[in-house]
Amino acid sequence: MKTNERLFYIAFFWALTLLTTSAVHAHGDAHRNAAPRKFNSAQVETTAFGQEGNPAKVTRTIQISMDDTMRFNPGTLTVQKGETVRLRVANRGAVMHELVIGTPKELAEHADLMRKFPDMQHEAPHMAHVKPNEWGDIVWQFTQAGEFQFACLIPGHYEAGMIGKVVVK
Ligand SMILES: [Cu+2]
Repeated sequence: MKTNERLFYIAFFWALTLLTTSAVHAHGDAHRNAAPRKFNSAQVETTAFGQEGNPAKVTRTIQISMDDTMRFNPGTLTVQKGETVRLRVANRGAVMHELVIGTPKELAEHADLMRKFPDMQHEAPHMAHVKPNEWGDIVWQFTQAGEFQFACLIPGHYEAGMIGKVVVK
């Protein structure tokens, strides 16, 4: 191999390494909010708006973003009754946001509770709390037909209209 040929290869692989590394970094900028939940079918609780889904049965992943305009994008989801979906929720704002699935009544009551106890810690399969520049997953099976909601229950956010709609057909 000639010297300039060798130099070319060195430069080529060096550039390749740089590209790969920056790609990893670009992807790594947003962190996952928590370790993935361990699915245990024996611990699944049924609710009026569905139940925790088995990650092995996910048919599609729906990307949802949240930001400081107090909106979800998309704001409406349509799923089939019985379908298990993964909601991948990204926080593109500068403050904490969350996505909590429920019936309109339950979410309104929960938001009320959050106003009274702002430091209340809550964690369940139907919710994802996501810090700025992070993302989180909810794996959910919509077992009941009807119209449900998802909302951010952080005090002030729900009141500002940070509410989305799920139509289960
Ligand atoms: Cu919010």
